[in-house]
Amino acid sequence: MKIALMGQPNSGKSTIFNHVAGYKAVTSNFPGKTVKYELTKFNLLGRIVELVDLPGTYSLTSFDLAELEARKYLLKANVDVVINVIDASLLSRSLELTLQLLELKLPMVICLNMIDEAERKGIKIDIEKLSKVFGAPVVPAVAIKGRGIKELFSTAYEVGEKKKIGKTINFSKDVEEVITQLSAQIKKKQIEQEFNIPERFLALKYLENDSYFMENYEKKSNDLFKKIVHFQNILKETHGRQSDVVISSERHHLSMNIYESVVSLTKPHKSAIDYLDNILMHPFLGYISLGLIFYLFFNLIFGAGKIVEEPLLDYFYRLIPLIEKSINPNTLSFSIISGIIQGLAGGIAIVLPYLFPFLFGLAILEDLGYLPRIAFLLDAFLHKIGLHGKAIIPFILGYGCTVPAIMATRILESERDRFIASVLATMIPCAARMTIIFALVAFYISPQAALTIYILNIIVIIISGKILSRLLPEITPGMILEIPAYHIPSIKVALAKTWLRMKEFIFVAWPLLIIGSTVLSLLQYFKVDNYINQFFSPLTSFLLGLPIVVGTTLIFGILRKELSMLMLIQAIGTSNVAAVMSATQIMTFTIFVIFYVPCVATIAVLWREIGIKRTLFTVVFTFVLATILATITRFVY
Ligand SMILES: Nc1nc2c(ncn2[C@@H]2O[C@H](COP(=O)(O)OP(=O)(O)O)[C@@H](O)[C@H]2O)c(=O)[nH]1
Ligand SMILES: [Mg+2]
Repeated sequence: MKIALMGQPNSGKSTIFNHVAGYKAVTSNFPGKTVKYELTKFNLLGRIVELVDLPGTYSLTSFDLAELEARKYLLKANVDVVINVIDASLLSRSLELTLQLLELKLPMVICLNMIDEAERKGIKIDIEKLSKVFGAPVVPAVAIKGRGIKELFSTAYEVGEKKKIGKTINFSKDVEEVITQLSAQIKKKQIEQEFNIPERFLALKYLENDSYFMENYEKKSNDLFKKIVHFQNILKETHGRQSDVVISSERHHLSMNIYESVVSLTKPHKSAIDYLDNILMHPFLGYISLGLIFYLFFNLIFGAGKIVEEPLLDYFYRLIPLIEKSINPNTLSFSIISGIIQGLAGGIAIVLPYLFPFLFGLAILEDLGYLPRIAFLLDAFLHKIGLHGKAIIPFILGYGCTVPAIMATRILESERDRFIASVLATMIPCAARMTIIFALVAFYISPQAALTIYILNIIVIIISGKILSRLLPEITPGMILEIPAYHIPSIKVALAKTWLRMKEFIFVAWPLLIIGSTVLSLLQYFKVDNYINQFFSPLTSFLLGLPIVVGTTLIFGILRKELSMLMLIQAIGTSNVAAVMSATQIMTFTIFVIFYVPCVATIAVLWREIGIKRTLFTVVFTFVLATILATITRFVY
């Protein structure tokens, strides 16, 4: 099915188009012309639909090149449904085009967009009545907020299926008579020659002296041409104006009448929330607010987390010497016990101070209605990397912990989107990786270098997203986001959501963490680290130029990302990393650790969510990526 968006400039066509346009939206020129239009394919109710965003058009009778091309497209391209997008706050002017589109007798839906703007101006429109007048469905919408877009497309689909055609509205009696008589003179041959348009439409174009349709006749002066001139003259005589002016003022008159019959004017109103929302959703200020809100959000969480984390970890690490007193530290049982304690400590030190406030804050933002707005703001951007705007939610969660992030990909409808979002989410630096970035790069090099890593990370994720979506082409589901109204968050609901997400961490990731730490202790106990270092030396020492001892730390990093750092300190035998490693080595090491193979807990969740094959792919993909990036870092930084 092919759907075309038609409407005046700035009525919101492109905004509607962008809601469903995937990363494969293509901009083309009309054949041989400089005028552009956009085309995309998307999945609507299980069927592939083509959507065309035509250039803004005031009229179907025009000398403007863009408008002519838009009209030609409608006539020629086998469009199944036309969506006439109207700016509801400028209704009377817009209806003239609607009347002309109805003359084409194509299945049509009217989208009464910018209802918010109309309300603000105090314009109330009787939608049912308008729909009755035109015999075509009218769907109210606020395109910038996604409101009504879903309904618009499902209605368009239905109209296209049923080939439902609206009413043509008659002009004044005498004009209508002339139109009817001229229509009767038009032969079938003519119509076929002119792309199968209705006789009445063609008759109107003749009366309007439309140069495109008249071109043939002016030269030939044939029979029909004489008749056209004859009828043009009738109108001219009875109305005292050129026939094209007669037709256009008829239309103007009709649309004014319709406008007056469906509109009632009330007091304009504007609320403070609307005002705030306009800033938060503004195409420029919206991103600035987003940045500020998240800057505050992270600072608050990590500021608070730090206060709690240090005494907590302190407490746990004081436990180990206590045990040392009762159990000989060189025994197997001591290794096991200290491994378990480290695992418990790691979990508590991540969960309590960071994950809990992070998830709770996020639940509050979600309940408030801000999270869907972020998805909305970034929707167009995420479409460009082949994902849906909703994918931003797992990505944001990913900055806390990859495990709940991957679980959150369930909100995406298509399996392909879930897969791509999961792979990308594993690359987002979680709280554990953040510790590495801060403790190594920010501490030993500079905070700017740490920031660079974050920016590089985002760029790599974007490029990887693009690559993955090219590898797995699929027509994105026409899933449209709709912005809910703001509402006061409930602490109870937020706590329940937080618990639900934390449960996933506590019962999936944490046990693995404890097992991981224990295995790590055992490896040390049995002194197998040397073999591991030797085994990894081609990668660590030859390719990346790192000290050979980092081999084991990378293995431990798979168990738990921040272990890479803790083990690094242990492996190089000093807590002053800068004494042993150069800035380049620190950077190379960090980049590698950030990107390579996700941690065991993540792998376990991935396995459950996307299956073993795709999990293996993710592991290999991130490993190769990390190797390439770290090698580049070694030589460039
Ligand atoms: N207030 C309001 N603004 C809208 C709405 N839909 C689109 N806009 C804005 O109107 C402007 C024109 O929209 P655009 O989609 O480019 O119109 P086009 O020229 O028809 O493609 C943009 O700034 C949009 O953000 C809406 O429903 N309400
Ligand atoms: Mg546009």
